[in-house]
Parts: sequence; structure tokens; C-alpha cells
Amino acid sequence: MLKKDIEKALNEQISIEGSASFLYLSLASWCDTKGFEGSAAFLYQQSDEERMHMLRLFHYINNSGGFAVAPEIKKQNLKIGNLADVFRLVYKSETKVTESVNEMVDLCSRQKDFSTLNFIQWYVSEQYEEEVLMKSIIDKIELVGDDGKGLFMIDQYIKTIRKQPAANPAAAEGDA
Ligand code: OFO
Repeated sequence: MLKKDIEKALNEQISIEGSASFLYLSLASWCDTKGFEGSAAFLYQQSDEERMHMLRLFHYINNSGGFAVAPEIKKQNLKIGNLADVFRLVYKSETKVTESVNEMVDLCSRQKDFSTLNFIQWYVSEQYEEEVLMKSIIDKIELVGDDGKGLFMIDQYIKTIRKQPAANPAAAEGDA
């Protein structure tokens, strides 16, 4: 049975993953309408992935005697000038997710909830991989600056990125 404060924190994590999913959908839309079709495809895929992260939490909470709550969709006012801005927003969102995952780890350790601690480890690995990937994309975009040809090439490269979810034994548990 989940402790109330663990259930609350897991539900907050659902909300954070849901926000990331919708943020990536908005960013995909921007890319789609600016000719960055590779980045759009990548971000649509990332948006789906974040939804899966959310569902994984849903199943875990409900399977553990808690009650998973669907998050509210908040309107996003984004200021995007170029492709670098898009991936800076992605990176910022990922660091926010990482912070909250780390807080979950801390809470589970303090509460000695080793089952949830084990479950949340998958997110720790996933976040590490996401941050490294997004940072490497930003580095490449910054290398070419405003050069149209360079941005086109990078967009083509981004299209080829097929991220594998983090490998962790806990991944199978509560898998959506
Ligand atoms: Fe689920 O936020 Fe990153 O992966």
C-alpha cells in the first residue's frame, strides 16, 4: 500500500511528465510549420514517449493501491525564435523532470519505500540519457549558428535519432 505522501509525489510526477508531453507537442508544431520536419518528427515521438512515462506512473500507482489522477492541461506561452530555442526549452524541461525525479528518490529513501524507489530508478537512468542527448543536439545547432544549409543538415540528422528507452530491470514493471 502506498503512503499518502508518496502517492501525492507520484501524482505530481504524472503532472510533470504530462506537461513535458504537451510542451513537446507544441514545439513539434512550431518545427512542423517552419520547415524543420526532422525535428518535428523527433519531437512528436518525444511527446509520445513522455505520455508513456506518465502512463507508467499511472499503472504503478493504481497497482499499488493508490489513485492516479489525470493532470490538467495548462496553456503554454512559448517564445521561440529559432531551432536552438526549441531544444533549449526541451533541455530546460528535462532538467526540471530530473530535479523532480531526484526528489522522489530522496523521499522514497527517507520513507523506506523500497518498492517505489526501485520503480523510480528507471526514471533516473532515462533522465540521464535524455539530458545527454538534448545537450548534444543543442551543441550541434550552436555550431552551425544561423547557416541555413547547416540547420537543414542538422534537422536531417535529428530525424534519424531513434531513442531507446533506458534499460533497467524496473522498466518492465508497470510498463504501459
Ligand atoms: Fe519523462 O521526462 Fe525525460 O524522459
